[in-house]
Amino acid sequence: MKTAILVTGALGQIGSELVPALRERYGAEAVIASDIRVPKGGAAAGPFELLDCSEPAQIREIVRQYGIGTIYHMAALLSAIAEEKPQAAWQLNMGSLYSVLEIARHHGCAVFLPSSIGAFGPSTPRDATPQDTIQRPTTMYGVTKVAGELLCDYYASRFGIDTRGIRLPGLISHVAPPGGGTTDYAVEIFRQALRYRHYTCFLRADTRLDMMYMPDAIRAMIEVMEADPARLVHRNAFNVTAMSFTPEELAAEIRKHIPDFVIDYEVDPVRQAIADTWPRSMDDSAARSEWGWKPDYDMAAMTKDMLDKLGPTLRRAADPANES
Ligand code: AKB
Repeated sequence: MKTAILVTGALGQIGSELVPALRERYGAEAVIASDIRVPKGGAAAGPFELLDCSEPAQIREIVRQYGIGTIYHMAALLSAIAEEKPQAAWQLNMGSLYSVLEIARHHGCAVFLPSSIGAFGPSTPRDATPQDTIQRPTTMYGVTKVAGELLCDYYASRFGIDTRGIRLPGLISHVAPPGGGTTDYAVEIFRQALRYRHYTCFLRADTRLDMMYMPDAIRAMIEVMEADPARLVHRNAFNVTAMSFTPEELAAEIRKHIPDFVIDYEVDPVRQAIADTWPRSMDDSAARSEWGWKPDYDMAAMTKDMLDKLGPTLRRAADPANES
């Protein structure tokens, strides 16, 4: 990987863990975190730049100033929020990607773009969803994800830009909360289980979706960018998955650690309608054979680790001695 790395949307759910992992691997000074908001409290462990991705001049200036060789473009609106604000979602998700790709073309940068299970739609096979299949999503989020995959393919074949990406399932993390996604329940459930022994889920009990624990997702993002280009057939939209479960199954797993945990349901029709068009489980054999993808965490291992890590974090946050 070339010289410095720029991460956009660095304060989001993924960026909050991607930046430290990249800094650990390539050195703190080599990774420039950027976001439209300022980080809360604490000294930054490396360079940080305020960046509004709707302003191409700002992206260009950072790329020029730091000699950026790779851009992890994480700034985007997630599925539920994109359905509330479809115009803003198109503008951010597509407008900023176009700017990033054009700047990459002029400055010779590699680009990573996260795609999603949201890139599929109701006519896609929902079980063992193939790598190459029908993609007719019915959400604005999905439209921007498919268009993003295609645009990255185009810049690779037309201009020789080293674009790469993966289709992420729902991500579970104990570090930063998600914001505005359909799979967010799988994070909220842990916080509520530890705090109140109770969670009201916005998806139906039997809604099966692909999921992944954040350490696996971060590793996948780094590994796909480091993969031998000669082995890559797909480049921009690798299916990757680690586990597939329903809210009811996750609640049963949590109950092995918190026996009095109770889940009930108040279904949000918007998010349920989105989830009902997404894969129940993806076939990630292309990622496995082209760059050696293999997850470390299944549902049981993820649940144990989430509860072990989140418990002390929530206790620290509730301690008045830690109020700033
Ligand atoms: C969302 O729910 O919008 C995201 C995703 C699966 O892309 N977590």
